[in-house]
Amino acid sequence: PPETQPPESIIFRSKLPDIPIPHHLPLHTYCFEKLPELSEAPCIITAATTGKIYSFSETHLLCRRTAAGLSKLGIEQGDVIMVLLQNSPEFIFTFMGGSMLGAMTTAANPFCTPAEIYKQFKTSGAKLVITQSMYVDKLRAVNEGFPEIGDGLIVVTIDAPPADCISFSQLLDSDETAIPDVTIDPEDPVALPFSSGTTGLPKGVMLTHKSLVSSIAQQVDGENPNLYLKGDDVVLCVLPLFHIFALNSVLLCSLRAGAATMLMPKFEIATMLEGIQRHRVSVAAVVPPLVLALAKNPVVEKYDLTSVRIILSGAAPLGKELEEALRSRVPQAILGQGYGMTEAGPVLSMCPAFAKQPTAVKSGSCGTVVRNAEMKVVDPETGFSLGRNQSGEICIRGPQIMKGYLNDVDATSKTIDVEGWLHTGDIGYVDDDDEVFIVDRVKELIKFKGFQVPPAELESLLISHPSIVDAAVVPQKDDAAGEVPVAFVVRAKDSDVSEEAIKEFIAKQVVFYKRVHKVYFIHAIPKSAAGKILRKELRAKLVAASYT
Ligand code: 4UW
Repeated sequence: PPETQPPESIIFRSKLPDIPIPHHLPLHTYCFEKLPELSEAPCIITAATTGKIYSFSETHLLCRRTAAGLSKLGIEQGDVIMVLLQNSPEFIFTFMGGSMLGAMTTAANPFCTPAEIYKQFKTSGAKLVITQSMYVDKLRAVNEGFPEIGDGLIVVTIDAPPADCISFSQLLDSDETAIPDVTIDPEDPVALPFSSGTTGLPKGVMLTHKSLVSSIAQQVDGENPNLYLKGDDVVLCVLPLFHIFALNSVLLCSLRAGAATMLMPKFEIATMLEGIQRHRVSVAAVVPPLVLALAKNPVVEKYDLTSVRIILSGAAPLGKELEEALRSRVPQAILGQGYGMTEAGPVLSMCPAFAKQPTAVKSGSCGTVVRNAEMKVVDPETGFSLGRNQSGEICIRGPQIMKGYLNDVDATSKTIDVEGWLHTGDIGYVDDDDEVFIVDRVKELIKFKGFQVPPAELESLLISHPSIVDAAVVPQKDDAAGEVPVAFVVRAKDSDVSEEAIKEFIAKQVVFYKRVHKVYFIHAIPKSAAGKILRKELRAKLVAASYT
């Protein structure tokens, strides 16, 4: 007879022993805990801009002044600060200063359109925006609904402030002893990155002090840290800090471990290589498209990359061939992957070859589950947990996962079950050596070069077009980007709206990586009895000859 009771869960753990994690500490206290020993050590290196190097004590001081300055501007415990910045020291001062006030930071890609920025601003309930003067006009777009700058909306710019804006230097001139005394609960959110998770529109992910302290500790703490960062390491921060990968595994882990972070405001290959060579970068956090550039671009040969000892790739699958190609270019470096998801705090698994006492992994593996956490793989149909080498949905439980989505209990309960398991929407397995492999994604999410593209967002835009009656957006494989969004569209009766017109209609409204790359006209969108789009069927159509 069919089983009616779920069998005991099969749970996978790290091979590394659990460690004590001081997650009673506020994030900033934890990250700067070793400040007395580090004080003059380099903390932030601004490679492509001013070339200035900030020591740990200077960084800490400027974070405190920023906290005091933000407080003077009215930011209180529980408030949300929005950051629209490329990687810059002010990003760090704001994030850590916000933490000191018990406030939260929500960061967005400054390339986003006014409408996209407004949605995040509104959903997060942000009180103040910190940005660069060139993006201020995006906040002035009156028809989007922003309050008037200077009258309802405080805008701070890190460069010369346009009319009605405040200069960041004003914050830095504040008295660092004037930070209000706040009591921070470990369960208070400190970061509010946006993610669409397994379904629907982008939502505010509440990462608490406890989540982030736990996640950082799982990576860099203990006698045998899983990601061994040393005081003399220089860590490349070319990935954007508004995404959780760089924020957590680059910036916060480096602060905690006493390593220096080399900030690059944007990806430009020669500038990046120059920075690596000049500052002797030893640890590089990358995404697969960056691995492609490092492996294939001839300009790489002109630079000395011998200082690099670790290359950590994540945010999207890394192909074996690409891995091999990069290996031949930087033979001395250990190349491995981490697997993260914003909601998971974000790190689920990390390559153990980065540990102080390293163990090798197989090509294609995402490492082993982090310590002080539990992983299971469940059959998406039955929900029963699966054993080794069997693919199913990866679930994670531990002190590092998000508290939930901001103001969205429903979406939270669909993602974190009553037993505390976070369901990732990723399909993968754990092999005989405890290594995690990701093989597919069951959630809606599309990843363009590691950037999130939520289909629901594009579908609602498409349906708003007068000539479109129904639409579905799915990923299509792409050599350069990993995946690109493509649309299936049902035209209104008698409409002959063209593919080009539809692509342009979307392109005007979204950031570059959400652009629709192809439009396929179809008579009806396949749906389940409950009205859910049968995405699998559409993905299968793409593979079929007629669509390639
Ligand atoms: N292989 C295949 C991977 C992989 C992957 C992620 O935008 P989000 O929400 O979050 C991220 C976070 C990545 C990350 C953070 C910290 C870290 O140390 C690290 O290791 C290097 C990576 O990307 O997207 C989450 C989704 O991205 C996919 C997967 O589908 C996941 O649910 N993804 N890493 N190595 N796919």
